[in-house]
Amino acid sequence: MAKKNPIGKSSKAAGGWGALKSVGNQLLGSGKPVSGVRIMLKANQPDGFDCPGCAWGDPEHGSSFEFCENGVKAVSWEATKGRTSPGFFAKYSVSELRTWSDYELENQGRLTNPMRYNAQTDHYEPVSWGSAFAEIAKELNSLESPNQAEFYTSGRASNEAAFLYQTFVRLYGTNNFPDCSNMCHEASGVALTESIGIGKGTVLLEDFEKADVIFVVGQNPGTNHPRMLADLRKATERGARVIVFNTLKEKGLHRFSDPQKKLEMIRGGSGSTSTDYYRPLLGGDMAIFRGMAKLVFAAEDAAQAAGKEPVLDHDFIRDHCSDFEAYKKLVQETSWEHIENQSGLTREQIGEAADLYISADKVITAWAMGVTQHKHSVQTIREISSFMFLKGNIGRPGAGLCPVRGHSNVQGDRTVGINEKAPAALMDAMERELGVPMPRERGHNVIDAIGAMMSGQAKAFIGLGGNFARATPDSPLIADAMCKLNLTVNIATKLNHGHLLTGKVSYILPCLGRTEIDYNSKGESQLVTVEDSMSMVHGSGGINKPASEVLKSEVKIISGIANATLGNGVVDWHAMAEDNDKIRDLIARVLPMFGDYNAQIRKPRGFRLRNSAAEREWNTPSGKATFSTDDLPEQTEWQRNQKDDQTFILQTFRSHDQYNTTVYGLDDRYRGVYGEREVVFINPEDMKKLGFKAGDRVDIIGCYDDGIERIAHNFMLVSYDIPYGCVAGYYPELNILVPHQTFGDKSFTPASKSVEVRFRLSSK
Ligand SMILES: Nc1nc2c(c(=O)[nH]1)N[C@H]1C(S)=C(S)[C@@H](COP(=O)(O)OP(=O)(O)OC[C@H]3O[C@@H](n4cnc5c(=O)[nH]c(N)nc54)[C@H](O)[C@@H]3O)O[C@H]1N2
Ligand SMILES: Nc1nc2c(c(=O)[nH]1)N[C@H]1C(S)=C(S)[C@@H](COP(=O)(O)OP(=O)(O)OC[C@H]3O[C@@H](n4cnc5c(=O)[nH]c(N)nc54)[C@H](O)[C@@H]3O)O[C@H]1N2
Ligand SMILES: [Mo]
Repeated sequence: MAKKNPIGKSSKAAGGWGALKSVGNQLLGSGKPVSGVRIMLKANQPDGFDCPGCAWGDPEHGSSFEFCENGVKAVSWEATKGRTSPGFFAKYSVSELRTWSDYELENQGRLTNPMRYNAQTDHYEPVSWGSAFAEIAKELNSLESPNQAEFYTSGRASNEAAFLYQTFVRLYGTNNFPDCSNMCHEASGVALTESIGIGKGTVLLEDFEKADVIFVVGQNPGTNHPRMLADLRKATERGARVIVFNTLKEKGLHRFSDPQKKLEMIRGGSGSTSTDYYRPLLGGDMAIFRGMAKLVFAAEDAAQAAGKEPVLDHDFIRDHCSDFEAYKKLVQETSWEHIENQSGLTREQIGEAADLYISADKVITAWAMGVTQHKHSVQTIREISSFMFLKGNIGRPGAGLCPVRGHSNVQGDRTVGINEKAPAALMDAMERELGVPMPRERGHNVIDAIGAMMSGQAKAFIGLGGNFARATPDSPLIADAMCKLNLTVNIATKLNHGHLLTGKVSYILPCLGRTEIDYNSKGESQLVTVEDSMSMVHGSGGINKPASEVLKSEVKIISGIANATLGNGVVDWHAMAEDNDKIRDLIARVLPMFGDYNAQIRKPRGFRLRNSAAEREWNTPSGKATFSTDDLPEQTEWQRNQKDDQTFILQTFRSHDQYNTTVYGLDDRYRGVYGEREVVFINPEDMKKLGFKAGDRVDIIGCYDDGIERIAHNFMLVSYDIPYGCVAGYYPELNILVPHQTFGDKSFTPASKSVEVRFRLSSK
């Protein structure tokens, strides 16, 4: 890619012509521009495939093509003409490939053959599926304990693949399921389970059409959930208030020009995606919600004194909630000084937002990584839930909680059992169904798996998708640890750095992607299913010819490894590999919520899994929606670092041209950065204080006293409208600065939105 002047103008609105141009480039780049358009028309359609872009819900009738620039990127990236074939691996050694960037590796195209690493030649070499399965099985069966193996899952795996995987892993004997979700919405799962008895959001897409107020907290939908922009815009157009809390002014949260509206495109028009925008400090959201709760209580007192209608939903609180009085006391005891210092917002600003909440009948709160990737994320989400209980904003139309999921099936993977904390009901049902005992002890999450790899306790790693070492904190340390394993296996569509961290025995097993037709041996095409952020489950069937004739579906690969490792006794892996309906029948037998699974997914929009909290049934210990009794943290990382002008809090986030560790290109159009990813966004005043200027190259140094040196070399300073003391840059490059010992309370999610750093001028 040619290097351009890295800092340029950003467009006025998100979407629009910029998005169309980007789509055109992307389809041309895939080498399949015409068929590319045909494929896009099948994304998120009843008879097509689920878009691998994000987990935002699909509209009621699923008939109009939902335009999404980043969905096009995700689809065309998979449907590329490029191939990473055995010839490629013969040409480049693994050591050589390790010097390539993430972008260059994946940009070679689709993996075509199972490959085994040969340490003598330092090359990956083609092998047969049979010999790969046999050797992987031999390695797994030679471990002293099944708990020496780590089974990672990334959130693209279908329900069928994920369910078979957990069945295999548990029959093998462990609950070691480090999962991308551990680094993502884990805090939402933990907090919501404590608050409302289910670790999922409660709203449907149609609730966005009814809400009076929508809070969007710590989320950048313009890049990460572009289809949400259309829903936000529709909301503002009908007069709803969309209130944003985001540390940065994100373009997509201002204006959105809908490429599906022809006249608007011609006239260069756009619509608002928010009505009110506040920029808290990093980690300041719990303080905002506590401040708003204080004002709700004050308004209640005032209403009572004046003999007016109450503000609180007393019926809801009485009939449905526990711990209300304790929460109220805690809120009233929290000082405004504490709230203002921590949030970075004034009492007046918090008051404006609270007034909107108080006067609204129906409220939704949506959030993503800006909320979940801090030390006190679980407490923050419990605070959000408590705030919503005050006016009964849950379990009725137009109101509810909406953690906006990332990977397109990360929620489904959890539902069907990818969980290191083996759910008792699932284990009981699996035992009943399969007639053999299931492991019950807690297995490894991502942080535990990292620890086990570093200490040498773990011996084997199998990755069902994803890019473990690049997505995790302290990536160089983890890379070293992975290279010491006995066995590393990666089931993947495209080559990434994780695959080059070879253990003694190493395999890359190439699989079909969502866009491709999956035939069984009788030539019948197979459907998979996924669950979106709104608990809707629907079918997904590919339409493209597979990237290579050798590829197997994830289901077939898992069945192959399982059969070789465990034999075909307890589960008939051959039958499962042939017919996804059989897997779904088994899922429905152990998880009755799936009902008549096979029939339901053949309906156009699929079906909704029952959501207890959405029906005001609370599966919590108290049997009620449970108010939080957590204190506001005394200080956030930002507050702790106010002692000098030298330390900053860094958030690591996504550019517009990436999908997690997959880098599509080097531009971040909405933030005005072009052709460059090694940048750090900093407030101009802060830059001046440091004696630096925009464009200077700096080294970013992690400030943790644990003896580990963490330096990101030669990053360019970009002057940006960002709160004092807060800086921002892109993941995965900056994962070298994120310490693996700093994670969320109870969630164990790396605190990748509050990393302490300093700067020095780069010597390069
Ligand atoms: N195109 C594309 N789509 C994606 C992805 C992708 O990489 N590319 N990734 C997918 C995945 S797995 C996920 S989890 C989601 C991620 O979706 P997002 O959560 O939108 O992802 P981030 O890029 O991390 O953006 C975090 C946002 O929160 C803000 N923020 C950071 N810290 C704070 C804070 O303390 N308080 C507040 N109020 N705001 C804060 C940041 O300024 C930024 O706007 O997107 C999914 N969709
Ligand atoms: N510093 C920092 N770190 C973070 C985050 C952050 O905001 N900041 N975000 C975290 C979050 S939210 C997440 S979800 C994780 C993401 O972590 P992961 O899910 O592990 O990473 P991805 O980049 O999504 O994985 C990309 C790889 O998946 C493979 N792949 C793509 N499609 C398929 C498929 O259909 N099947 C299979 N088997 N493989 C496929 C390709 O080989 C591709 O290279 O990263 C986390 N890490
Ligand atoms: Mo995620």
